[in-house]
Amino acid sequence: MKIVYNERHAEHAAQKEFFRGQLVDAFEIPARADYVLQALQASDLGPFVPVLDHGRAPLERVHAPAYLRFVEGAYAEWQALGGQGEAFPAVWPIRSLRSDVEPKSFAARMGLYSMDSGSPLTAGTWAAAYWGAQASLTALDLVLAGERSAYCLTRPPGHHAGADFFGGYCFINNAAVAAQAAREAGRQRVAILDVDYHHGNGTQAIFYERPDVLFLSVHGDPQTEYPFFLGHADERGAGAGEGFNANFPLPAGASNEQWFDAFEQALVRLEAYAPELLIVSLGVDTYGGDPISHFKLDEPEFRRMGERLAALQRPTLFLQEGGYATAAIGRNVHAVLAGFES
Ligand code: SP5
Ligand code: ZN
Repeated sequence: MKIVYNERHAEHAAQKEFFRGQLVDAFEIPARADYVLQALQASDLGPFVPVLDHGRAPLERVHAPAYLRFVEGAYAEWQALGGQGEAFPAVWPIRSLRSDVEPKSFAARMGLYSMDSGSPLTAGTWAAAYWGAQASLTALDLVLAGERSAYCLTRPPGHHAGADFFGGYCFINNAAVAAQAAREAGRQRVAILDVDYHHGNGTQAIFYERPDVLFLSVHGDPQTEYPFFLGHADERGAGAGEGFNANFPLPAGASNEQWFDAFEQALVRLEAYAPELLIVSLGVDTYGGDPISHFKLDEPEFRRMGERLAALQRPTLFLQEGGYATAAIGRNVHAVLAGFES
């Protein structure tokens, strides 16, 4: 399986994140991708293919240009105001407040364009996220050119980022950018299967009213798990997109049997849709040892996941999302990809 690695991921390097009112050590750190890189380099998977720059246009097909401009310039604005270390939002335009006017205040725009205070913005966030999207598009090109599959190793992740907001460690929605690019390359039906522990609220929202991109997600129940405000089973799509969104929330602590039952239900929907391209939002924070998540998958289950995805016999693009048990991420990602190749 060809692999596209975002060599600039480490430019996004937060030291701290907010949790329960405290600054704690960041979970979404460069070492995550370094471990995956080591594991894949030591394996039979590959070869590695260099990233090609596809420019800003494919990003603007998914994200609001004003949002992208904000993320690009945010750290410089923060520094110019005397900000030190990472930049965090502190105020948000929720119910009864207006979000249709972009304020001049930097603090206000941080809130306008974000969903949480747990996603630090650093000097290199834009570069890492921009090149991550380019790596995703490069991996997509391989599959569009006839490869059975490709894997994009990147961070920061993408699936929580919406058309005009960041959050959940995500800034540019790589899965959405790739899905949209595939549509524009002529693929009629694209499916995104999100297996990260957390519901992919950004991806769901971007395609919620569209029948041409099916979104399926197996994740921790938002009643208790991040992102809390989306990911329920009754979210089925709207308008022309009605019936083209399906969520399979599971309780925190769910067994592997429960996880695979939900996964199989998602695959039934996937097969019925007969997608011309499958994009897998591959978070491995479903691992039993993950420090912020509560499922129990381990190496054999990750391998089984990969084997099962291969059996669908669809052109498949794997994009890296979450996974925070840093030293185990490489092994777990390798298990999925090796299972797919077996
Ligand atoms: C892409 C992805 O997996 N994003 C996840 C975002 C989760 N944000 C909430 C993090 C909560 C951190 N909990 C710390 C627990 C310390 N014991
Ligand atoms: Zn996650």
